[in-house]
Amino acid sequence: MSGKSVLLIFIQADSGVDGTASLDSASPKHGLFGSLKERVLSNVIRRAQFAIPPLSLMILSSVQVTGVTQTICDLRFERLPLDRHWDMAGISVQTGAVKPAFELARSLRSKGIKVVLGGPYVTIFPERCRDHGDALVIGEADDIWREVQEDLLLGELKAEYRVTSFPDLSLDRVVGKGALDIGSYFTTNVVQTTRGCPYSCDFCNVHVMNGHRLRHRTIPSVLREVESFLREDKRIFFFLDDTVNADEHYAEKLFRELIPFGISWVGQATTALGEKPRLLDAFARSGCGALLVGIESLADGSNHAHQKFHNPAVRQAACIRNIREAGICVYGSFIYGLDEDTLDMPRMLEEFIEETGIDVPGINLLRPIPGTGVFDRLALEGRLLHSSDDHDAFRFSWGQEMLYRPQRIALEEFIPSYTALTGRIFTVRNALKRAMRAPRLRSAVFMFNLLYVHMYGTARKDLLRQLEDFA
Ligand code: B12
Ligand code: SF4
Repeated sequence: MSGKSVLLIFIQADSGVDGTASLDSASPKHGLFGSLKERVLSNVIRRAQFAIPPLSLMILSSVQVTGVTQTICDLRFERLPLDRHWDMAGISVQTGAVKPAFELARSLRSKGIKVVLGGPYVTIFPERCRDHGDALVIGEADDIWREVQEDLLLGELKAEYRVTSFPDLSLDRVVGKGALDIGSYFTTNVVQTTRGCPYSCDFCNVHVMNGHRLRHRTIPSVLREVESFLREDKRIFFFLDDTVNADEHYAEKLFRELIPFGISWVGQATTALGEKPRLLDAFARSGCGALLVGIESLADGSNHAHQKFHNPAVRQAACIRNIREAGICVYGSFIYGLDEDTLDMPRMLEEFIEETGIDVPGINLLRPIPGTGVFDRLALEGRLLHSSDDHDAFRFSWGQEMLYRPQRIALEEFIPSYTALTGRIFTVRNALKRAMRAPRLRSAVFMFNLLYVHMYGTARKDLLRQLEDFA
């Protein structure tokens, strides 16, 4: 058996956090200077804010089979290394970037390279992927990836590898960075301690892909990983768990044990943390600098309409204040346009952001992602603006286009109301104000807010163009 080389590829999406480019950037009226400026800014945004490696591909490349070498190519930051020979390419397919993934698969296959497709889209829509790869991996590939590599060595790749039960995270699996270009990133310290989500928000598909039961890694295994990651990269850690405080007992124990490591870290949590002083203390003392919290709507009725029942609105403000008082910055993620939202929501949002001192607000539009509950419901209700069969139309973007009709606000009123809101929230003056009052990481808070001035500005232009099209 001769050795095989495998290239693991992460795709760059056209927009979203991969660099907000105008959805209209192909248009000639954009001009050469405009396009150049956009490209430069897009690059800055990608590198400054979201330059972390794909953990999925780090995990796969750490499953080592004798005779197979694996390399990661992250197309957000690197070019495809086609000057080398590859026996097989594994592409991670995300729902909003299916088109570039399939185009790449076609091109690689035409060069004689076997293509394996995996990732969220393949797991949820395997039938739509079947013709685009030599093999599909359906589900979390932590364990089955060994079998795929062994079959490659034998020249017996199967058309489908289906994971029938979720991998047991309590088994020790070492994640290494050997297949990564460490210098491409803002940090490479990405760690996941749990998988799965007990909640069922209908705009999300984490619970569809990873199940409702929270699966934990063991604390010693996480500590060993942090220790080994620190040897290669001393920079900040990202805990990628969707809710890093989902199991409060586990989280408190883990982060207390992390205190002696002296790291700084960021993650995603629910605001319920603000009501748990001991847990908050463990977070702050273990080096937590900032948390992203999903607030969505300030109207409970809206959150309930989207199956989000945790975090009642009335407790949010006090929780956020407590988190910030513990010295942790808060990125508050909102969605304007949920089912019970009215035109009063912008005023409520602005007051809330002021009252709580949220350091970085994210004012999102609801993006119905194929494979989520809300997508199916809006399709049934006839509220999607594109055919539900056309998944490419539901691409990733950054508040740049409406993909559905809000329930209680006409589109013609909603778009001006949203653009006026982001125009007021994201100004250079507000960026400075938020940086000055941030409990820590002031320059990062300033930079985030400043880049948002640009990103939401681009988004407003796209949205207003869409509004003209409706008219
Ligand atoms: C960290 C993160 C990011 C980071 C890093 C990107 C990344 N995907 O690694 C950043 C900030 C850049 C980011 C960006 C975006 N993200 Co994001 N992100 C996450 C988050 C929180 C963790 C991802 C992760 O590392 N998971 C852990 C790994 C182990 O799981 P995994 O990626 O699913 O991989 C497993 C399997 O899918 C499979 N697999 C994956 N790839 C491959 C490839 C092959 C060949 C094989 C065989 C198997 C395989 O095996 C892996 C191991 O079990 C997830 C939520 C989540 N829980 O996954 C959202 C999530 C992936 N993001 C999401 C979204 C919407 C976005 C953005 C569009 C946001 C925006 N508006 O711009 C962009 C898209 C960027 C892009 N190019 O795809 C959605 C995707 C929905 C979907 N169905 O595709 C998710 C699921 C969040 C959600 N609530 O819905 N994100
Ligand atoms: S949005 Fe967060 S809390 Fe809601 S289902 Fe998704 S991962 Fe769970």
